[in-house]
Amino acid sequence: MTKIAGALDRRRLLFGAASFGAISATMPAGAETSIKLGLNGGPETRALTTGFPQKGSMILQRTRPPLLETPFEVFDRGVFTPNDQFFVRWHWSVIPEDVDLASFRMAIRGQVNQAQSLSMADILALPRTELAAVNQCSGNSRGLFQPRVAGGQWGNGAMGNAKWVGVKLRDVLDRAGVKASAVAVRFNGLDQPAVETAPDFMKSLAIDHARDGEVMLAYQMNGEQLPLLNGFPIRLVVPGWYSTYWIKMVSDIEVLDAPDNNYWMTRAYLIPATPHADVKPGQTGFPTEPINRMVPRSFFTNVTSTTQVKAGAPVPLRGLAFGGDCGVAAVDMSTDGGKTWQPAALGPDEGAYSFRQWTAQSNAPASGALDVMVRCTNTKQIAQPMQANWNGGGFMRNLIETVHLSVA
Ligand SMILES: Nc1nc2c(c(=O)[nH]1)N[C@H]1C(S)=C(S)[C@@H](COP(=O)(O)O)O[C@H]1N2
Ligand SMILES: [Mo]
Repeated sequence: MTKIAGALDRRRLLFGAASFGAISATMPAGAETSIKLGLNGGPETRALTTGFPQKGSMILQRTRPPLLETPFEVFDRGVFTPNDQFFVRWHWSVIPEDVDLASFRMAIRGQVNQAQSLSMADILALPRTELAAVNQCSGNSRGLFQPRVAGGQWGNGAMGNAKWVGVKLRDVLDRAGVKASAVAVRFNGLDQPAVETAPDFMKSLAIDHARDGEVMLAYQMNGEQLPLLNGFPIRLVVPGWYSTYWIKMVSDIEVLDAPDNNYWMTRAYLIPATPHADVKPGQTGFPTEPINRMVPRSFFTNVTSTTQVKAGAPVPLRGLAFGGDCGVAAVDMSTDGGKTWQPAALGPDEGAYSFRQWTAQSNAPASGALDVMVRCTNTKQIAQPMQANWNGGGFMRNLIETVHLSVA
């Protein structure tokens, strides 16, 4: 284990008072315990919790398996989301509370010349790669869908940006030698359903995507080991794609000779194969496809619709944008309901898949209110829409955000 020690320490988590089973009752005295959500269909507030291992204050949507949302004010602190407030989402409740790096192995098998069982030391010995990328749940902002849809009622905080360090999936696959018969690559993690009849969570990528040199297996996040709940010791990073594909605690990689027909590829996470995955409520008979690339988004981080501004005073505005599956070309702001747009200034470019900060300035009127809108246009010249898309899964929301500032 000495080889590993410098780069990655053995992780043994102590789940005492903060175990998954005993979270709700342990709210630290004096801590803010709830937060207003602004979701259309409620609930109005949700608890804040500090009861999860390696996690700071998080919005608690569900304890077991955990659904933890990032309080939105965190995004105002910079383009990289701190690990201890990075959102958390798991499908099944059997999640290891400790992964022993000495015995951990990652299998690469199926349509390969030489099946592998890689130790953490083997993985660390491969060439290192680094990339900033936004990890966003397919259902981020689902709680804002109207009419309301079933599923986790997230606000806008089921996303985060990190600098990921790891190895290229291509290098790992090449080590095993992918056969010409390969069609897709399926990933499975150490977590399991509580009942045997439920489908284990697995996702796959087409072989060319898996070998594109960008998809990576990350063992570091923002300069540290991954928090257990974000996939320690190693997770898949699929730049530009929704995080349902970003399998955590990856322990098994299977190269398939046919498209993956497992439940999570063919039954769940399907979107209408229509422009912007948009259909009418109640509509049926449209073709579907697995969710895939992200779309551009932008947010205000220093103001919300509860912010008051001073009459006639300048109003500094800032926030974050990302292009989805490519970089940010422009961020624009409107104060007249989207009739005219003014460019915002862009902060440093951390790479095409990263959050990018934007800043702008407006002026408060003498009385009344100031409604500000922000719009991202990506480098494929796709801009956020003025009208919300709708689908039954609550996927891919990226409506232009409007913040209502009252003048005092
Ligand atoms: N092993 C495993 N990986 C997983 C999941 C899971 O349930 N198990 N959920 C996926 C989904 S839907 C999301 S949104 C992201 C959440 O990543 P995070 O918890 O690190 O924010 O993990 C993905 N990877
Ligand atoms: Mo997700």
